Amino acid sequence: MRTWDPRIEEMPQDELKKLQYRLLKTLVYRLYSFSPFYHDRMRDEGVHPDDIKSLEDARKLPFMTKRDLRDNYPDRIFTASRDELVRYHVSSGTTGKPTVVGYTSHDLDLWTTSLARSLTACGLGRGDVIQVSYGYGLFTGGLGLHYGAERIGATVVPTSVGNTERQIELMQDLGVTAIACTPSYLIHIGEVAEKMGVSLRNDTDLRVGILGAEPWSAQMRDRIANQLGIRAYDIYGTSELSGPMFCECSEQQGIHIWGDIALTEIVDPDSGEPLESGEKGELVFTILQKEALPMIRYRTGDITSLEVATCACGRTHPRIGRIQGRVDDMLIIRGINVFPSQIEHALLTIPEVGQHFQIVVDRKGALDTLLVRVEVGRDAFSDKITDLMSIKETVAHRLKNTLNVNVGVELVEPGSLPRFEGKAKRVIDRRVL
Ligand code: DLL
Repeated sequence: MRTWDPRIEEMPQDELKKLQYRLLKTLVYRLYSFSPFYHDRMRDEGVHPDDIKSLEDARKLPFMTKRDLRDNYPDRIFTASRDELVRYHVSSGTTGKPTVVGYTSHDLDLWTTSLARSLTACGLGRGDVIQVSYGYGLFTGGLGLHYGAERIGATVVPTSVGNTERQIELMQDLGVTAIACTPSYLIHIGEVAEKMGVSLRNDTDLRVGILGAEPWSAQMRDRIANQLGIRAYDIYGTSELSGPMFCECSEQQGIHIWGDIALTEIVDPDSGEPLESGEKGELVFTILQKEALPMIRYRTGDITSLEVATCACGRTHPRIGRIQGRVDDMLIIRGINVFPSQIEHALLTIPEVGQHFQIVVDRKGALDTLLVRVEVGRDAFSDKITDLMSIKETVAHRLKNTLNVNVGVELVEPGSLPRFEGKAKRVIDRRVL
Protein backbone atom coordinates (compact mmCIF):
# COMPACT_ATOMS: atom_id res chain seq x y z
CA MET A 1 0.00 0.00 0.00
CA ARG A 2 1.32 3.45 -0.90
CA THR A 3 0.34 6.33 1.34
CA TRP A 4 1.00 10.02 0.97
CA ASP A 5 1.29 10.71 4.68
CA PRO A 6 1.23 7.51 6.79
CA ARG A 7 1.61 9.54 10.00
CA ILE A 8 -1.87 10.95 9.45
CA GLU A 9 -3.53 8.30 7.30
CA GLU A 10 -2.73 5.40 9.63
CA MET A 11 -3.04 7.32 12.89
CA PRO A 12 -4.69 5.21 15.65
CA GLN A 13 -8.39 6.04 15.81
CA ASP A 14 -8.35 7.31 19.41
CA GLU A 15 -5.58 9.75 18.50
CA LEU A 16 -7.49 10.84 15.42
CA LYS A 17 -10.54 11.52 17.60
CA LYS A 18 -8.44 13.58 20.02
CA LEU A 19 -7.05 15.56 17.10
CA GLN A 20 -10.56 16.14 15.74
CA TYR A 21 -11.76 17.32 19.12
CA ARG A 22 -8.88 19.77 19.45
CA LEU A 23 -9.51 21.13 15.96
CA LEU A 24 -13.26 21.40 16.57
CA LYS A 25 -12.81 23.22 19.85
CA THR A 26 -10.37 25.71 18.30
CA LEU A 27 -12.70 26.25 15.34
CA VAL A 28 -15.77 26.85 17.47
CA TYR A 29 -13.98 29.32 19.74
CA ARG A 30 -12.55 31.15 16.75
CA LEU A 31 -15.90 31.45 15.00
CA TYR A 32 -17.82 32.39 18.13
CA SER A 33 -15.32 35.09 18.99
CA PHE A 34 -14.64 36.61 15.58
CA SER A 35 -17.56 35.96 13.23
CA PRO A 36 -20.90 37.72 13.81
CA PHE A 37 -22.69 35.13 11.65
CA TYR A 38 -21.50 32.09 13.62
CA HIS A 39 -21.74 33.94 16.93
CA ASP A 40 -25.41 34.78 16.35
CA ARG A 41 -26.18 31.29 15.10
CA MET A 42 -24.73 29.66 18.20
CA ARG A 43 -26.33 32.19 20.52
CA ASP A 44 -29.76 31.64 18.87
CA GLU A 45 -29.31 27.90 19.31
CA GLY A 46 -28.35 28.44 22.97
CA VAL A 47 -24.93 26.86 22.60
CA HIS A 48 -21.64 28.29 23.83
CA PRO A 49 -18.17 26.98 22.90
CA ASP A 50 -17.76 25.87 26.54
CA ASP A 51 -20.62 23.39 25.95
CA ILE A 52 -18.44 21.42 23.53
CA LYS A 53 -16.83 19.00 25.97
CA SER A 54 -16.39 16.01 23.66
CA LEU A 55 -16.39 15.20 19.98
CA GLU A 56 -19.97 13.94 20.28
CA ASP A 57 -21.01 17.40 21.51
CA ALA A 58 -20.58 18.60 17.91
CA ARG A 59 -24.21 17.58 17.52
CA LYS A 60 -25.22 20.47 19.79
CA LEU A 61 -24.08 22.91 17.10
CA PRO A 62 -26.60 24.32 14.61
CA PHE A 63 -26.68 23.02 11.02
CA MET A 64 -25.70 25.01 7.95
CA THR A 65 -27.09 24.61 4.44
CA LYS A 66 -26.40 25.95 0.95
CA ARG A 67 -29.02 28.57 1.73
CA ASP A 68 -26.69 30.20 4.25
CA LEU A 69 -24.22 30.81 1.43
CA ARG A 70 -26.87 32.07 -0.98
CA ASP A 71 -28.45 34.38 1.61
CA ASN A 72 -25.04 35.84 2.38
CA TYR A 73 -23.92 36.22 -1.24
CA PRO A 74 -21.20 36.67 -2.19
CA ASP A 75 -18.88 36.62 0.85
CA ARG A 76 -20.67 37.92 3.94
CA ILE A 77 -19.91 34.83 6.02
CA PHE A 78 -16.27 34.50 4.99
CA THR A 79 -13.94 34.48 7.96
CA ALA A 80 -10.89 35.78 6.11
CA SER A 81 -10.49 39.30 4.79
CA ARG A 82 -10.55 39.92 1.04
CA ASP A 83 -6.84 40.48 0.80
CA GLU A 84 -6.17 37.10 2.39
CA LEU A 85 -8.08 35.32 -0.38
CA VAL A 86 -6.12 33.86 -3.25
CA ARG A 87 -8.96 32.27 -5.23
CA TYR A 88 -12.73 32.07 -5.73
CA HIS A 89 -14.78 29.23 -7.14
CA VAL A 90 -18.45 29.67 -7.94
CA SER A 91 -21.06 26.99 -8.37
CA SER A 92 -24.13 27.86 -10.36
CA GLY A 93 -26.81 25.80 -8.63
CA THR A 94 -30.28 25.38 -9.99
CA THR A 95 -32.14 28.14 -8.19
CA GLY A 96 -31.41 31.65 -7.04
CA LYS A 97 -27.98 33.09 -6.51
CA PRO A 98 -24.86 31.04 -7.09
CA THR A 99 -22.68 30.06 -4.16
CA VAL A 100 -19.23 31.55 -3.89
CA VAL A 101 -16.35 29.82 -2.12
CA GLY A 102 -13.19 31.74 -1.20
CA TYR A 103 -9.79 30.21 -0.41
CA THR A 104 -6.76 31.45 1.47
CA SER A 105 -3.44 29.94 0.43
CA HIS A 106 -3.66 27.66 3.48
CA ASP A 107 -7.09 26.47 2.24
CA LEU A 108 -5.69 25.67 -1.21
CA ASP A 109 -2.80 23.83 0.36
CA LEU A 110 -5.11 21.70 2.48
CA TRP A 111 -7.33 20.91 -0.51
CA THR A 112 -4.30 19.87 -2.55
CA THR A 113 -2.96 17.75 0.32
CA SER A 114 -6.32 15.99 0.60
CA LEU A 115 -6.21 15.15 -3.10
CA ALA A 116 -2.57 14.07 -2.92
CA ARG A 117 -3.58 11.51 -0.27
CA SER A 118 -6.62 10.47 -2.33
CA LEU A 119 -4.78 10.04 -5.63
CA THR A 120 -1.99 8.11 -3.91
CA ALA A 121 -4.65 5.86 -2.34
CA CYS A 122 -5.79 4.79 -5.80
CA GLY A 123 -2.29 3.88 -6.85
CA LEU A 124 -1.20 6.99 -8.73
CA GLY A 125 2.10 8.81 -8.37
CA ARG A 126 5.27 9.87 -10.10
CA GLY A 127 5.43 8.42 -13.62
CA ASP A 128 1.68 8.65 -14.14
CA VAL A 129 0.26 10.94 -16.79
CA ILE A 130 -3.10 12.27 -15.63
CA GLN A 131 -5.50 13.85 -18.09
CA VAL A 132 -7.75 16.26 -16.23
CA SER A 133 -10.99 16.39 -18.21
CA TYR A 134 -13.11 18.07 -15.55
CA GLY A 135 -14.03 21.65 -16.40
CA TYR A 136 -11.37 24.25 -15.53
CA GLY A 137 -12.64 27.60 -14.34
CA LEU A 138 -15.29 28.43 -11.80
CA PHE A 139 -16.06 24.70 -11.31
CA THR A 140 -13.73 23.11 -8.78
CA GLY A 141 -13.08 19.82 -10.63
CA GLY A 142 -10.40 20.94 -13.12
CA LEU A 143 -8.12 23.10 -10.99
CA GLY A 144 -8.63 20.89 -7.93
CA LEU A 145 -7.46 17.69 -9.62
CA HIS A 146 -4.77 19.62 -11.48
CA TYR A 147 -2.94 20.73 -8.35
CA GLY A 148 -3.57 17.42 -6.58
CA ALA A 149 -1.99 15.51 -9.47
CA GLU A 150 1.01 17.84 -9.62
CA ARG A 151 1.52 17.48 -5.87
CA ILE A 152 2.03 13.70 -6.18
CA GLY A 153 4.59 14.24 -8.93
CA ALA A 154 2.40 13.01 -11.77
CA THR A 155 2.39 14.76 -15.15
CA VAL A 156 -0.82 16.66 -15.88
CA VAL A 157 -2.51 17.02 -19.26
CA PRO A 158 -4.98 19.85 -18.54
CA THR A 159 -7.48 19.22 -21.34
CA SER A 160 -10.60 20.43 -19.48
CA VAL A 161 -13.87 19.36 -21.14
CA GLY A 162 -14.77 19.33 -24.82
CA ASN A 163 -12.90 18.81 -28.08
CA THR A 164 -13.21 15.11 -27.44
CA GLU A 165 -11.38 13.83 -30.53
CA ARG A 166 -8.34 15.87 -29.62
CA GLN A 167 -8.52 14.52 -26.07
CA ILE A 168 -8.34 11.01 -27.48
CA GLU A 169 -5.37 11.85 -29.73
CA LEU A 170 -3.51 13.41 -26.81
CA MET A 171 -4.32 10.44 -24.64
CA GLN A 172 -2.53 8.20 -27.16
CA ASP A 173 0.33 10.55 -28.01
CA LEU A 174 1.23 11.52 -24.43
CA GLY A 175 0.81 8.07 -22.91
CA VAL A 176 -2.00 9.06 -20.53
CA THR A 177 -2.36 6.49 -17.71
CA ALA A 178 -5.27 8.05 -15.78
CA ILE A 179 -8.19 10.29 -16.61
CA ALA A 180 -10.18 12.45 -14.21
CA CYS A 181 -13.68 13.37 -15.44
CA THR A 182 -17.36 12.67 -14.83
CA PRO A 183 -18.38 9.04 -15.47
CA SER A 184 -20.78 10.22 -18.17
CA TYR A 185 -18.01 12.08 -19.98
CA LEU A 186 -15.76 9.04 -19.89
CA ILE A 187 -18.52 6.95 -21.47
CA HIS A 188 -18.84 9.60 -24.16
CA ILE A 189 -15.08 9.64 -24.72
CA GLY A 190 -15.18 5.84 -25.10
CA GLU A 191 -17.91 6.11 -27.74
CA VAL A 192 -16.16 8.85 -29.70
CA ALA A 193 -12.94 6.82 -29.59
CA GLU A 194 -14.78 3.81 -30.99
CA LYS A 195 -16.07 5.93 -33.88
CA MET A 196 -12.49 7.05 -34.53
CA GLY A 197 -11.43 3.41 -34.63
CA VAL A 198 -9.47 3.76 -31.36
CA SER A 199 -9.85 1.19 -28.60
CA LEU A 200 -9.11 2.86 -25.23
CA ARG A 201 -8.35 -0.62 -23.91
CA ASN A 202 -5.85 -1.67 -26.59
CA ASP A 203 -4.56 1.53 -28.13
CA THR A 204 -3.84 3.60 -25.00
CA ASP A 205 -2.02 3.19 -21.66
CA LEU A 206 -5.12 4.24 -19.75
CA ARG A 207 -5.52 2.17 -16.56
CA VAL A 208 -7.32 4.39 -14.03
CA GLY A 209 -10.38 6.65 -14.02
CA ILE A 210 -10.95 9.20 -11.22
CA LEU A 211 -14.67 9.61 -11.65
CA GLY A 212 -17.22 11.63 -9.74
CA ALA A 213 -19.12 14.93 -9.45
CA GLU A 214 -22.39 13.14 -10.25
CA PRO A 215 -24.24 10.07 -8.98
CA TRP A 216 -23.26 6.79 -10.62
CA SER A 217 -23.97 3.22 -9.65
CA ALA A 218 -21.73 0.24 -8.92
CA GLN A 219 -23.10 -1.36 -12.10
CA MET A 220 -22.05 1.70 -14.10
CA ARG A 221 -18.58 1.34 -12.60
CA ASP A 222 -18.38 -2.31 -13.66
CA ARG A 223 -19.48 -1.46 -17.15
CA ILE A 224 -16.94 1.32 -17.54
CA ALA A 225 -14.20 -0.86 -16.08
CA ASN A 226 -15.01 -3.82 -18.34
CA GLN A 227 -15.52 -1.82 -21.51
CA LEU A 228 -12.42 0.32 -21.15
CA GLY A 229 -10.18 -2.10 -19.28
CA ILE A 230 -9.48 0.32 -16.41
CA ARG A 231 -10.03 0.58 -12.66
CA ALA A 232 -12.66 3.22 -12.02
CA TYR A 233 -12.43 5.05 -8.67
CA ASP A 234 -15.19 7.08 -7.09
CA ILE A 235 -14.16 10.61 -6.07
CA TYR A 236 -16.39 12.86 -4.00
CA GLY A 237 -16.54 16.45 -2.93
CA THR A 238 -18.64 19.58 -3.01
CA SER A 239 -17.58 23.13 -3.70
CA GLU A 240 -18.45 24.05 -0.09
CA LEU A 241 -15.88 21.51 1.12
CA SER A 242 -13.37 23.07 -1.34
CA GLY A 243 -14.11 20.80 -4.32
CA PRO A 244 -13.20 17.18 -5.07
CA MET A 245 -11.46 15.97 -1.91
CA PHE A 246 -12.02 12.33 -1.04
CA CYS A 247 -11.62 9.13 -3.02
CA GLU A 248 -11.66 5.37 -2.72
CA CYS A 249 -8.47 3.42 -2.11
CA SER A 250 -7.49 0.33 -4.08
CA GLU A 251 -9.72 -1.80 -1.80
CA GLN A 252 -12.73 0.09 -3.23
CA GLN A 253 -14.72 -0.38 -0.03
CA GLY A 254 -15.89 3.21 0.40
CA ILE A 255 -14.56 6.73 0.07
CA HIS A 256 -11.98 7.72 2.70
CA ILE A 257 -12.86 10.98 4.44
CA TRP A 258 -9.71 12.45 6.00
CA GLY A 259 -10.73 13.00 9.59
CA ASP A 260 -8.26 15.80 10.25
CA ILE A 261 -9.98 17.75 7.45
CA ALA A 262 -13.63 16.95 8.00
CA LEU A 263 -15.77 15.62 10.82
CA THR A 264 -18.44 13.39 9.27
CA GLU A 265 -21.94 12.68 10.53
CA ILE A 266 -24.95 10.95 9.02
CA VAL A 267 -28.30 12.35 10.12
CA ASP A 268 -31.93 11.58 9.51
CA PRO A 269 -32.88 13.96 6.66
CA ASP A 270 -36.25 14.76 8.26
CA SER A 271 -35.47 15.06 11.96
CA GLY A 272 -31.76 15.95 11.75
CA GLU A 273 -31.10 13.36 14.47
CA PRO A 274 -27.74 11.55 14.23
CA LEU A 275 -27.83 8.00 12.84
CA GLU A 276 -25.64 5.04 13.75
CA SER A 277 -22.68 3.91 11.70
CA GLY A 278 -23.96 1.85 8.75
CA GLU A 279 -27.37 3.54 8.63
CA LYS A 280 -28.33 5.43 5.51
CA GLY A 281 -29.05 9.15 5.82
CA GLU A 282 -27.90 12.64 4.94
CA LEU A 283 -24.18 13.36 4.93
CA VAL A 284 -23.14 16.26 7.18
CA PHE A 285 -19.65 17.74 7.34
CA THR A 286 -17.85 20.06 9.70
CA ILE A 287 -14.77 21.33 7.94
CA LEU A 288 -12.17 21.53 10.63
CA GLN A 289 -9.27 23.44 9.19
CA LYS A 290 -10.55 25.93 6.64
CA GLU A 291 -9.75 29.61 7.09
CA ALA A 292 -11.91 31.50 4.60
CA LEU A 293 -15.12 29.48 4.72
CA PRO A 294 -15.27 26.95 7.53
CA MET A 295 -18.57 25.11 7.45
CA ILE A 296 -20.13 23.81 10.64
CA ARG A 297 -22.44 20.79 10.34
CA TYR A 298 -23.02 21.50 6.67
CA ARG A 299 -25.92 19.46 5.28
CA THR A 300 -24.74 18.25 1.89
CA GLY A 301 -28.12 16.86 0.81
CA ASP A 302 -26.30 13.67 -0.25
CA ILE A 303 -27.54 10.29 0.93
CA THR A 304 -25.02 7.69 2.06
CA SER A 305 -23.82 5.76 5.13
CA LEU A 306 -20.70 5.90 7.28
CA GLU A 307 -18.23 3.09 8.03
CA VAL A 308 -15.85 3.74 10.92
CA ALA A 309 -13.87 0.45 10.98
CA THR A 310 -10.25 0.62 9.83
CA CYS A 311 -10.02 -0.20 6.11
CA ALA A 312 -8.22 -3.30 4.86
CA CYS A 313 -5.73 -0.89 3.27
CA GLY A 314 -4.63 0.16 6.77
CA ARG A 315 -6.06 3.67 6.69
CA THR A 316 -7.89 4.43 9.92
CA HIS A 317 -10.08 7.31 8.74
CA PRO A 318 -13.83 6.82 8.29
CA ARG A 319 -15.34 5.96 4.93
CA ILE A 320 -18.64 6.79 3.28
CA GLY A 321 -20.48 4.49 0.90
CA ARG A 322 -21.34 5.37 -2.68
CA ILE A 323 -23.68 8.40 -2.85
CA GLN A 324 -27.17 6.98 -3.35
CA GLY A 325 -28.83 10.18 -4.46
CA ARG A 326 -29.71 13.55 -3.06
CA VAL A 327 -32.34 14.52 -0.57
CA ASP A 328 -33.50 17.14 -3.01
CA ASP A 329 -33.36 15.32 -6.37
CA MET A 330 -35.36 12.55 -4.90
CA LEU A 331 -38.45 12.36 -7.07
CA ILE A 332 -41.74 11.74 -5.35
CA ILE A 333 -43.99 9.93 -7.76
CA ARG A 334 -47.47 9.34 -6.42
CA GLY A 335 -46.13 9.36 -2.91
CA ILE A 336 -43.26 6.99 -3.62
CA ASN A 337 -39.66 8.12 -3.35
CA VAL A 338 -37.68 7.46 -6.48
CA PHE A 339 -33.99 8.15 -6.93
CA PRO A 340 -32.58 8.44 -10.45
CA SER A 341 -29.77 6.15 -9.25
CA GLN A 342 -32.29 3.33 -8.68
CA ILE A 343 -33.41 3.67 -12.29
CA GLU A 344 -29.84 3.54 -13.51
CA HIS A 345 -29.18 0.55 -11.33
CA ALA A 346 -32.18 -1.34 -12.77
CA LEU A 347 -31.37 -0.43 -16.38
CA LEU A 348 -27.82 -1.62 -16.09
CA THR A 349 -28.98 -5.10 -15.11
CA ILE A 350 -30.38 -5.44 -18.66
CA PRO A 351 -27.59 -6.10 -21.16
CA GLU A 352 -29.60 -4.98 -24.21
CA VAL A 353 -29.94 -1.37 -23.11
CA GLY A 354 -27.21 1.23 -23.08
CA GLN A 355 -26.11 3.42 -20.22
CA HIS A 356 -27.80 6.49 -21.69
CA PHE A 357 -31.20 7.31 -20.34
CA GLN A 358 -33.47 10.21 -19.57
CA ILE A 359 -36.23 10.45 -16.98
CA VAL A 360 -39.27 12.56 -17.78
CA VAL A 361 -41.65 13.35 -14.96
CA ASP A 362 -44.99 14.87 -15.84
CA ARG A 363 -48.42 15.29 -14.33
CA LYS A 364 -51.62 14.14 -16.02
CA GLY A 365 -54.57 15.54 -14.06
CA ALA A 366 -53.63 14.85 -10.46
CA LEU A 367 -51.39 11.89 -11.30
CA ASP A 368 -47.63 11.99 -11.67
CA THR A 369 -46.25 10.05 -14.58
CA LEU A 370 -42.78 8.71 -15.02
CA LEU A 371 -41.32 8.04 -18.44
CA VAL A 372 -37.91 6.50 -18.92
CA ARG A 373 -36.29 6.92 -22.31
CA VAL A 374 -33.42 4.56 -22.79
CA GLU A 375 -31.06 3.88 -25.66
CA VAL A 376 -30.94 0.33 -26.92
CA GLY A 377 -27.37 -1.00 -27.15
CA ARG A 378 -25.92 -1.08 -30.67
CA ASP A 379 -25.79 -4.86 -30.76
CA ALA A 380 -29.38 -5.31 -29.64
CA PHE A 381 -30.79 -2.66 -31.92
CA SER A 382 -32.71 -4.57 -34.55
CA ASP A 383 -35.37 -3.94 -37.14
CA LYS A 384 -37.57 -6.65 -35.74
CA ILE A 385 -40.34 -4.94 -33.89
CA THR A 386 -41.02 -8.08 -31.80
CA ASP A 387 -37.46 -8.01 -30.40
CA LEU A 388 -37.79 -4.39 -29.41
CA MET A 389 -41.20 -5.01 -27.85
CA SER A 390 -39.76 -7.75 -25.67
CA ILE A 391 -36.85 -5.53 -24.54
CA LYS A 392 -39.31 -2.79 -23.72
CA GLU A 393 -41.40 -5.17 -21.64
CA THR A 394 -38.34 -6.39 -19.76
CA VAL A 395 -37.33 -2.81 -18.98
CA ALA A 396 -40.82 -1.86 -17.81
CA HIS A 397 -41.03 -4.94 -15.58
CA ARG A 398 -37.61 -4.43 -14.07
CA LEU A 399 -38.36 -0.77 -13.30
CA LYS A 400 -41.75 -1.57 -11.81
CA ASN A 401 -40.18 -4.22 -9.57
CA THR A 402 -37.43 -1.90 -8.40
CA LEU A 403 -39.43 1.28 -7.91
CA ASN A 404 -42.92 0.06 -7.07
CA VAL A 405 -44.48 2.52 -9.49
CA ASN A 406 -45.61 2.09 -13.07
CA VAL A 407 -43.12 3.49 -15.50
CA GLY A 408 -43.62 4.33 -19.17
CA VAL A 409 -40.71 3.14 -21.29
CA GLU A 410 -39.55 4.51 -24.61
CA LEU A 411 -36.70 2.77 -26.41
CA VAL A 412 -34.64 5.10 -28.53
CA GLU A 413 -31.88 4.63 -31.09
CA PRO A 414 -28.28 4.35 -29.94
CA GLY A 415 -26.65 7.78 -29.94
CA SER A 416 -29.92 9.76 -29.88
CA LEU A 417 -30.00 11.05 -26.27
CA PRO A 418 -27.88 14.03 -25.19
CA ARG A 419 -24.25 13.41 -24.18
CA PHE A 420 -22.55 15.36 -21.40
CA GLU A 421 -19.09 16.78 -20.90
CA GLY A 422 -19.72 17.78 -17.31
CA LYS A 423 -22.41 16.61 -14.93
CA ALA A 424 -25.15 14.62 -16.68
CA LYS A 425 -28.66 16.07 -16.60
CA ARG A 426 -30.92 13.06 -16.80
CA VAL A 427 -34.14 14.27 -15.18
CA ILE A 428 -36.68 16.48 -16.92
CA ASP A 429 -39.42 17.45 -14.50
CA ARG A 430 -42.37 18.96 -16.36
CA ARG A 431 -44.68 19.08 -13.36
CA VAL A 432 -45.96 22.49 -12.39
CA LEU A 433 -46.25 22.09 -8.66
O1 DLL B 1 -18.99 18.30 -8.08
C1 DLL B 1 -16.93 18.64 -6.85
C2 DLL B 1 -16.32 17.48 -7.56
C3 DLL B 1 -15.56 17.71 -8.70
C4 DLL B 1 -16.45 16.21 -7.06
C5 DLL B 1 -14.94 16.66 -9.35
C6 DLL B 1 -15.83 15.12 -7.68
C7 DLL B 1 -15.09 15.35 -8.83
P1 DLL B 1 -20.31 20.66 -6.74
O2 DLL B 1 -20.44 21.17 -8.14
O3 DLL B 1 -20.46 21.62 -5.61
O4 DLL B 1 -18.90 20.00 -6.54
O5 DLL B 1 -21.35 19.46 -6.59
C8 DLL B 1 -21.39 18.71 -5.41
O6 DLL B 1 -22.15 16.74 -6.63
O7 DLL B 1 -23.20 17.32 -3.27
C9 DLL B 1 -23.11 15.48 -4.90
O8 DLL B 1 -24.52 15.63 -4.97
C10 DLL B 1 -22.53 15.42 -6.31
N1 DLL B 1 -21.35 14.55 -6.32
C11 DLL B 1 -20.05 14.89 -6.26
N2 DLL B 1 -19.26 13.78 -6.31
C12 DLL B 1 -20.10 12.71 -6.38
C13 DLL B 1 -19.93 11.29 -6.43
C14 DLL B 1 -18.38 18.94 -7.25
N3 DLL B 1 -18.72 10.72 -6.45
C15 DLL B 1 -22.45 17.63 -5.54
N4 DLL B 1 -21.04 10.52 -6.46
C16 DLL B 1 -22.47 16.73 -4.33
C17 DLL B 1 -22.27 11.07 -6.44
C18 DLL B 1 -21.44 13.21 -6.37
N5 DLL B 1 -22.49 12.39 -6.41
